[in-house]
Amino acid sequence: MITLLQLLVLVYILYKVFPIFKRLFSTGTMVSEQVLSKTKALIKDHKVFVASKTYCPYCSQTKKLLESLNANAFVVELDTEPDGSDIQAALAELTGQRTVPNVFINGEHVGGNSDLQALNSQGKLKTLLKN
Ligand SMILES: N[C@@H](CCC(=O)N[C@@H](CS)C(=O)NCC(=O)O)C(=O)O
Repeated sequence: MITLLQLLVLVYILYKVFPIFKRLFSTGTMVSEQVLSKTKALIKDHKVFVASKTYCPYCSQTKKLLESLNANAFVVELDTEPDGSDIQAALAELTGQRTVPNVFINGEHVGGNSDLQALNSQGKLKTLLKN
């Protein structure tokens, strides 16, 4: 006979181990595996990846800074892409960040514009871009 505690432990393990189980219980938007894979590839396949929106002033600041450092960022403007909102939901699921810009360097999540500007002020951004 399985006790309530054992059942809870089992559910917890399933929740931790299987993403599909996690998504079943998640309150967030459901993101298809296809969009998740596409988003992960965008992050992995580009040294600098920025999810942006054309009208977003923070995004403009981020793009300007990266351009000034010749970072050659791969930018996806989510508001002009047909699956832009799906990518935004996937990014939220992967990083917990829903806002744009959403910046990645060397496959690592950097954060938004304020995070990028802070890295630059601390002199750490150039080093990151060199690696
Ligand atoms: N503190 C954030 C501010 C970013 C922000 O507020 N971005 C707005 C667009 S300008 C946003 O993402 N709004 C929600 C949305 O567009 O879905 C940063 O530095 O990146």
